[in-house]
Amino acid sequence: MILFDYCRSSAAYRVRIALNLKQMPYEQVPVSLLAGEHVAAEHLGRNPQGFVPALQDGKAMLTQSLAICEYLDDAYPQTQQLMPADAVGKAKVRAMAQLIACDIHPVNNLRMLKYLVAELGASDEQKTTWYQHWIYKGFDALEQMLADSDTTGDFCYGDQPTLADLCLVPQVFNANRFKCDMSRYPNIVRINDNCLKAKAFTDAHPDLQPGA
Ligand SMILES: N[C@@H](CCC(=O)N[C@@H](CS)C(=O)NCC(=O)O)C(=O)O
Repeated sequence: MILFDYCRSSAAYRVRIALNLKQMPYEQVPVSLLAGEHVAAEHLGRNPQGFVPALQDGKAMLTQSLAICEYLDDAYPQTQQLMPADAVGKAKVRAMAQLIACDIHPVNNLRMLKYLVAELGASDEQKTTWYQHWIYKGFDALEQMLADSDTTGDFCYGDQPTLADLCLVPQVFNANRFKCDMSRYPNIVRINDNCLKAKAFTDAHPDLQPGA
């Protein structure tokens, strides 16, 4: 497998954790977002959206981190599963994963931040306020969900990591990078700390990736 990756990409970070949890060996090909390699023809051939990650598995070139993670579960059922087996469990895990991946992450993406600064003239301070605002909005709701649910355990759903935790850890990394006040989120912090006890999560850390 080849993961087209960028060290700081939180969407790629999710897939790195998934591959590590599943103990699947993979080659990493860095695609630098800073150097604009994600919008060069070579990468657009892999992903017309101009996003990382993309995962090549044999002849298949796969995009969208959540779709890739679910593909890995489906294609390799003998590996550690990232989704619960039951329908309610699956829906709850997807809801938490999508809260982060669809509702927080896209508005704080690099292209969005560049637009704010270059087109709308936002200052660094305004950019940080924007970034923190959308994390607080999402994390306020996620914290409430985790506090209210009887399925919350050591991880977002039960006592083994799922797709929701794969999304949570990179988003907490971003929140810390932008100096969000995480003391508001005891469940999120506790679960993040639990995840970071496992090598599958720590090995996926941005600072340890090629090109970091
Ligand atoms: N929904 C996509 C999002 C992918 C994504 O946003 N990737 C970011 C890095 S985390 C990217 O390539 N950004 C390039 C840009 O914003 O120009 C997924 O989950 O794979």
